[in-house]
Amino acid sequence: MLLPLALLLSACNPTEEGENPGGINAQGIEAGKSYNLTITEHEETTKYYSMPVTGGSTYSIDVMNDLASSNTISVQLMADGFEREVLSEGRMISFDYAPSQTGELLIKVTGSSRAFFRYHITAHPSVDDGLVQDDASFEPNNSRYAAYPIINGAQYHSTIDMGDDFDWYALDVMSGDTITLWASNDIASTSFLRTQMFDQDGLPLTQEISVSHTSDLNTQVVADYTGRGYVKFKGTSAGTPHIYDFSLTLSTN
Ligand SMILES: [Ca+2]
Ligand SMILES: [Ca+2]
Repeated sequence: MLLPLALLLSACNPTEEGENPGGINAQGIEAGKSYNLTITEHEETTKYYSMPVTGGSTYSIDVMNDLASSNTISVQLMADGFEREVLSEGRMISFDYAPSQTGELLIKVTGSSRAFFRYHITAHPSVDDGLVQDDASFEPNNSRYAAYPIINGAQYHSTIDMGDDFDWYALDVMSGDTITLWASNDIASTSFLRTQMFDQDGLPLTQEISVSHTSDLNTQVVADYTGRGYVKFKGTSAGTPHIYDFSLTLSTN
């Protein structure tokens, strides 16, 4: 008796809130990229995002409600076993998703009222271009094409482990965004940390900046394009380890 009931509940779930699964207008997104998204006062308060997934793969899907939002958002993966999650401003949730079949994952985001909401969706595939991505070290991230997708405003901790280690991170930006790069070089690092920001074509957005052990870096640049932004970290001397924390935060004027 248990199995038919479970199947019945599962089959009924998509229409529970009066939706027509065939009529959903979803925006396509891809794993491995960060998306900077909005619901405005003039739009419906619910949006859907559709992401191709491969059966047998695993995904980590991060959703953050930006501090610029006027209220809470709710987020739901439209897949078995996921509940609706409510996020207040500045809060993030990370879903682990392991599809058994190849297909499309539908993500539902609802603003709590007819108002302005800004939020960020980043899906990390466990395998990217055949290279295993490690969510603890963010490696391999030694080139712009292997840049690790990060969440707006979230703080990250990592290391430059070898003389030839470079760490690249990526974040989607919108034209007019002020991008604030904060970075702190740990006292245990052996020399200055060097960092630089780049645009979607790999052209410099900033000079290369040295970060000492005693003063955190806080630098800002205004994006004049909509697309991906990058930040790169490296050490000063070959063969010496560095430990660092950083964040990229977008704000609108
Ligand atoms: Ca590293
Ligand atoms: Ca690296």
